[in-house]
Amino acid sequence: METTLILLKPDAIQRGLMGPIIGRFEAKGLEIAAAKLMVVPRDLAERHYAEHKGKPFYDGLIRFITSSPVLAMAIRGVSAVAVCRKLIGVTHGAKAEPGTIRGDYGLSGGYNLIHGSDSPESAARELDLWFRPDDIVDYESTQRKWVYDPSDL
Ligand code: DAT
Ligand code: MG
Repeated sequence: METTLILLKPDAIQRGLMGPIIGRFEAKGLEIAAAKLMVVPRDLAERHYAEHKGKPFYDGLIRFITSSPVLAMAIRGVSAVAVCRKLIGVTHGAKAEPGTIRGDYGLSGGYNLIHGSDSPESAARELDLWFRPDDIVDYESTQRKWVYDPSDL
């Protein structure tokens, strides 16, 4: 099992898309292990997006992510990092495939609804930024044995 960081960005919250987006992760069989609605402090936004510092879109990105609440979630499953990135789609909403979250709900490159960690190493770093270890809940999911073949686990 892997755990990844998912952020529903300010546009997703303001557009009333939390339910439909969370529903996609649940329907896939992934598990919500933590969730926190919060206004993002600037220093957290800067640490989260440190790799993009200096890029032309960086200032706008920090302004956007701190402008209105986000829903931070820890999402768990086998290969959760890669599976979530696939469900999310490519960065620009207009280029993302239909069937993906960005492809179905977005048209923008910046206002693209959702963040997902891009590797297990990023996931570990980002989960540590957004959650205390105690916030991430380890529980017995009753559906797990019907989502996965025993050989998947
Ligand atoms: P992703 O979120 O798909 O991992 P990224 O890590 O390259 O994409 O960029 C982080 C965020 O920065 C992205 O979700 C939206 C914003 N961004 C990236 N490229 C952009 C661009 N060319 N114009 C405006 N915003 C951009
Ligand atoms: Mg990224």
